[in-house]
Amino acid sequence: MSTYINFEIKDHAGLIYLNRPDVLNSFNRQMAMEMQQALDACHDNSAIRAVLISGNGRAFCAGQDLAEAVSPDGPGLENIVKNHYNPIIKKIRNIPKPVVCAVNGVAAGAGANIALACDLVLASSNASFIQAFSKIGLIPDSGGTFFLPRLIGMQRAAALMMLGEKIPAPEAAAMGMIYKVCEADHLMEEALALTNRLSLMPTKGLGYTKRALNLSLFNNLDDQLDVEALLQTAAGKTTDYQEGVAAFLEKRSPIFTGA
Ligand code: T3D
Repeated sequence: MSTYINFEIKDHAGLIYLNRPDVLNSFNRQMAMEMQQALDACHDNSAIRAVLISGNGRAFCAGQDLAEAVSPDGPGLENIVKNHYNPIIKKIRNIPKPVVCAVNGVAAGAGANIALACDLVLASSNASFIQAFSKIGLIPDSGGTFFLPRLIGMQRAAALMMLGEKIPAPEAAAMGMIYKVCEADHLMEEALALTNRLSLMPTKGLGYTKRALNLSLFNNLDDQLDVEALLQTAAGKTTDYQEGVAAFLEKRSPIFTGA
């Protein structure tokens, strides 16, 4: 059977590549299940301290495989959203480690919103983002209606989602949708370097930072200050905190182990 997700562990990084390049890495059921398994492995394996998601071929991901979506033998729309995409988005947000996304080409529909659920999104200078749903009569899923207005504001999110226009990566970066644009030839080099860099940082501290950011999306200031106090206390009990402070006082580079 074909493998639609290439997953490998390199040094301390989990590398996930979407692998249906002939259909621009659009998701069918098998690919969605393989993606969930790869994300579970990244969550569970303590040797993995950062994650990278990218696509093989000229696209990042064209969203749902529309041939499967309309097939009478297919999983059905409700099942696709509930059992394919929703778990993928929750798993990305709940991995207590940084998840980097390298958008190597077009990211459309669920493909765009999977990218936006990641912690740091790099995109090739020739990549683009399309909230393609309105063009086929659907509504944005995969967390798009949650993340996009928070990233770029309600007006711009509404325009992108209702009009379904292609947004070039430089424009996406300028409006705060993504972290950074890289020259196409250097995208993977930069994305791997960023992932490796994160994988050598204090992993538990970064995980707590991610949890605090997740909670900041709902909390008021009082509750968020409580979250910070709780998680800072937890971070202060890590071996990496001891190492970070010791290294500072001894004027040397720290060696973090993720503990
Ligand atoms: O049940 C549900 O649907 C619920 C779930 C919804 C989640 C969603 O993601 S809905 C949104 C689904 N995605 C789209 O609507 C995007 C469809 N694709 C496109 O609009 C265009 O392909 C792109 C703008 C992304 C790229 O255009 P272009 O010109 O660079 O490439 P192309 O020629 O359109 O595509 C190349 C091939 O990939 C082509 O196949 P062929 O002709 O070479 O045999 C095309 O059919 C195939 N392909 C691209 N996207 C999909 C796809 N095949 C199946 N599903 C796709 N989404």
